[in-house]
Amino acid sequence: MVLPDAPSLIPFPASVRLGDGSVPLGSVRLGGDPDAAALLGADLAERIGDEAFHGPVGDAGTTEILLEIDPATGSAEGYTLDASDGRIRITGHGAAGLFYGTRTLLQLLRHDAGWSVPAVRVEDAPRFAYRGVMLDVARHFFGVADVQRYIDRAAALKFNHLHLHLSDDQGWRIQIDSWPLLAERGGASEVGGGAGGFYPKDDFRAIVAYAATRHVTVVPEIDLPGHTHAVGVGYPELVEQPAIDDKTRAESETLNQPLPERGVPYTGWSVGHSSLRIHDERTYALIEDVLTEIAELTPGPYLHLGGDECLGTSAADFALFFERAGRIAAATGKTPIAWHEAGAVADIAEGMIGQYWAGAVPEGAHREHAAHFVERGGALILSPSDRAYLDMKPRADFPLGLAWAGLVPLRLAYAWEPTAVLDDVPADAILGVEAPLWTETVSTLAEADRLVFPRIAAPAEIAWSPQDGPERTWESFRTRVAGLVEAWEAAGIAVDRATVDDAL
Ligand code: TNX
Repeated sequence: MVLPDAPSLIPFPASVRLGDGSVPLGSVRLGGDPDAAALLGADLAERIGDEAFHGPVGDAGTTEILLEIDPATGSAEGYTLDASDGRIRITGHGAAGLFYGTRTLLQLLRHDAGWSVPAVRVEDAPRFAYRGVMLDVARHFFGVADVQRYIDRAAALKFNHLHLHLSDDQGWRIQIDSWPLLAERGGASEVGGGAGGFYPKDDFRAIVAYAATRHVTVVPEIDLPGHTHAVGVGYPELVEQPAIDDKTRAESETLNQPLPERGVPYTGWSVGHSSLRIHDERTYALIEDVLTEIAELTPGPYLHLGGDECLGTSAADFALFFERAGRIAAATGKTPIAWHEAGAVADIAEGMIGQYWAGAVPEGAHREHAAHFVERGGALILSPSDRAYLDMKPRADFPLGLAWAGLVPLRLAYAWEPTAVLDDVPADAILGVEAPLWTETVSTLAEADRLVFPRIAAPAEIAWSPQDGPERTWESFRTRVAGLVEAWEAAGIAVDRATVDDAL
């Protein structure tokens, strides 16, 4: 059922009942929880602006917005929003739920004669606990302000995890006191040869703190033991001399990119040519120091160890490495996450979480490797590359992005079900969904926006909205996406309108 007047809410809430008329927002009085009120007040002022906003957010306002926390409301991260009789009341199960209620309110805003929201009663809570986006700050570096804007975009769609891909062949992006050259030398370049950069610890803390105010948990990733060419720019003795295989040579020639050379910054984007030295004890000293320092900076429960595309590491060495790295990570008190290839290792740490990135229809050993995390007491995050990868081009002539997993128009981004990807994996082993943005072809936030919007709306809804929800259909979704374009653009987001139009 597509309600002709269903509000353009994404992700669509579990229950929406429209009333008669609307609640005007000419002037607003915010009450209740002070943190939520301060944040919403700032968001409303930015969105509504002075010109249409006839009166300050403050005591004198005529429309009351009451923000309250009541654990008796709904379930974890849930909220209710009630707009009727000239007032708005949002009640969160906790602070996160209250925040999500305010995100829904912001999507409900409309401007006709003045600003208002429709009279409505929303009852809502997420389907999956883990709703993530990933930003690759290694291929191209993104400064703190850009990461914060990316957090805003994600949180507005009710994502609650930001996975930061902090290291790769092209750059090491976080200060490590015990191994200073990782960032100082390994961070001084990026794809294409730009200046790169890294987060001093205080910058990383600033990202984590900002994320927390938007109820987003930062998941730091150090990609191991492959994707480590940048480690060798700081400490050449710790990486294998890259064996230039035929694939890397052919890729580099086709892309007209340099071949990797030990100790020299790598500025191309071929993958799988680097490896840490698996049989050198200093490798494990480094990993222990790195993971310990990052764990200390990270309040969230996860540490991501990478583990993808280790084509420069033998299967036996990969197993040896990952068993040990998993134990080192677990000893920091965090739960390790790894890309699903690490599920090839029989003795991966118990409880490790796998992140699945092969196709929505698994081929070869991918299903089995992913399922192994669950056999070892872990869970899975799903990021099927031919659906959820935000760096795949939406159409062939799109100037940004890659296409190795296929083109991903909006319709395909919406057409998958997390519990149906992996046969025999129980639904309750699916922790959630993550939409990664790899940045080989993206060097500014505006470019990221154009790849990401509007398609990021699809994983947002898949992760949050009930599977059998009334508006959980392609027909409804594409209409609601079109309905949000204006608000996204008003917020300064560069939306690729052709991706929206192609879907209508
Ligand atoms: C594969 S999927 C990668 C990344 C690339 C990406 C580009 C995965 C875990 N690794 O190294 O950046 O493709 O789409």
